[in-house]
Amino acid sequence: MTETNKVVLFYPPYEGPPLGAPLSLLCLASPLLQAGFEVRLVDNLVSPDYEKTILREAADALCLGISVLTGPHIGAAVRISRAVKKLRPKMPIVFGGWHSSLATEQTLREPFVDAIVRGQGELTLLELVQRIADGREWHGVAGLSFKDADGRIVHEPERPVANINDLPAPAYHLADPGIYAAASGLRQLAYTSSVGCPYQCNYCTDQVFYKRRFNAYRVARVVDDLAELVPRYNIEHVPLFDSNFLVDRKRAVAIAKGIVASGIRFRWDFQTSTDFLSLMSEEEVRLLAESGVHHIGFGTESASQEVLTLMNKRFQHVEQMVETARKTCLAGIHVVFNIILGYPGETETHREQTFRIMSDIAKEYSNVSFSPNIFTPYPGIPIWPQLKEMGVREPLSLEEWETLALGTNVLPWLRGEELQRLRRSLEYFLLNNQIRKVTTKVPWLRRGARRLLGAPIRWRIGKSRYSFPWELWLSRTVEKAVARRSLLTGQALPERTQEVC
Ligand code: B12
Ligand code: SF4
Repeated sequence: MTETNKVVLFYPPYEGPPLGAPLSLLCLASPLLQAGFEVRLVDNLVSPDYEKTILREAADALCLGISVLTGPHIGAAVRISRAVKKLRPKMPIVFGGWHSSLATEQTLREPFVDAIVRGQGELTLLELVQRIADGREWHGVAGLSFKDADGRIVHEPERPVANINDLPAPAYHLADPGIYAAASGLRQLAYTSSVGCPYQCNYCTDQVFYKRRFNAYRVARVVDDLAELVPRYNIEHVPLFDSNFLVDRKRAVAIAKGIVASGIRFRWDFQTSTDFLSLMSEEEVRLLAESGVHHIGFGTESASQEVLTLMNKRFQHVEQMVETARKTCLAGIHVVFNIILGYPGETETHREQTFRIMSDIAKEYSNVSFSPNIFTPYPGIPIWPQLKEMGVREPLSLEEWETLALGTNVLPWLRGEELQRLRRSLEYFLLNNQIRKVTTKVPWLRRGARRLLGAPIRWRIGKSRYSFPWELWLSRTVEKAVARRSLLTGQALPERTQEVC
């Protein structure tokens, strides 16, 4: 038996909006606490000097667990692991989360990683920590990959996806939303009401992680949880982390009804697909808004049915996007349509079609914004074999995945002239959507320029003509002038200059 019973869990810095305390760590902490272990959470968002804190806490800990997503998370995870290994070479360092679950063998090859918990972590980590505490060997822990005494990599069989109703509730009490509010300006509490998505989009790893096993809390559980947690922590905003919240529409509607009936007031948002939302009635979508839903994210990805088929998104159609925009607009819910550009098999014609149709939707429904990205292949996505055949090089080490600059083009079929045309048409598409949003809050200089540019830009998108882009030049000059004026006067910019429409 080791004397200490402390487990340190680290959430590295990331790029993206602050969303409250990392739910992954709160979920992992819960069974450990129930079993009598001490847990220290270290999150960059509230401990910017996390390196010092971890080294101090690790000095007498049982093990260090690190949560890793592809991208910037990796850099800090690697740095911390190396530093901790120097301090305590024998203390196990355990990686978990999406990146290490999807690129297990490669991650485990790193000398500073002793074990990887694949998939959902609650039960596997608890079992591992118990074995570490008792000095027992690690063979036989389902869902675990590790290095044995001879340094050989061992992969234990998968642990079946757990029904989240059978897992302990996240240890919300470990993270004070007030401290997190200092980082985001908002008292937030991330919540998951379901896991998994029944679909199999070719670029998404949800199916690899959750095996398409959608499982969800019952309505009463969700409503009771929120009715208890929101007032207890004085929460203003609840981002739902469900993969596809509307899979069970009846449940979603009943949750909204329950929230309204409970009388608690807070804003919440979620991600889902347009096929589900478009099937809801106008009243049901209004009910979502009444219960506090102010924003919904959709992986629409393309408005070309051919590209949607290539993505294995046959379940989604352009009419559903329009219907979704219409119903959410009526209800006053802001929606973001994500768009993937440069997907294998997408041609310029498909792209132009997407820009035209999406622009038409946004022209009709002012609640729609877009978040376009060039296709980025993450580890474990089902389309990798095809990508390799098409010349995409898969990163060969953990650290290479860190520098896979998110949104930067790594696609060999998108180069030179074509890439330039894509960038230009995308800029026009975004500018067109900004122009629609001319309000009196926009500085007069920018407002004037946008009015002047509206008609020619719409013509360009309609005809897919993007040569001699004088509107872009003018718009950039105006943006610079607005920014300069704001610097001179000290006035804050009323809108982000680089906003995604
Ligand atoms: C919230 C979220 C984020 C937030 C996370 C911040 C926060 N405060 O929580 C932010 C905005 C940072 C984010 C960013 C990105 N995300 Co994201 N995100 C999610 C989302 C919606 C929920 C994650 C979550 O917290 N779930 C709830 C918790 C309980 O589950 P969990 O995190 O999976 O944790 C469990 C296990 O993974 C495991 N586990 C996790 N950590 C650890 C650590 C240890 C030690 C152990 C043992 C186990 C373990 O146990 C936990 C409990 O079961 C998921 C989709 C989804 N449905 O899960 C996508 C998802 C994880 N994101 C994804 C992507 C693509 C991204 C981005 C790359 C997007 C982009 N283009 O920028 C960036 C990467 C940013 C970076 N590296 O800096 C992908 C997968 C990425 C990958 N390969 O790593 C997902 C799966 C979406 C998808 N379907 O494609 N994301
Ligand atoms: S609908 Fe969304 S979560 Fe489901 S498989 Fe497709 S991209 Fe992934």
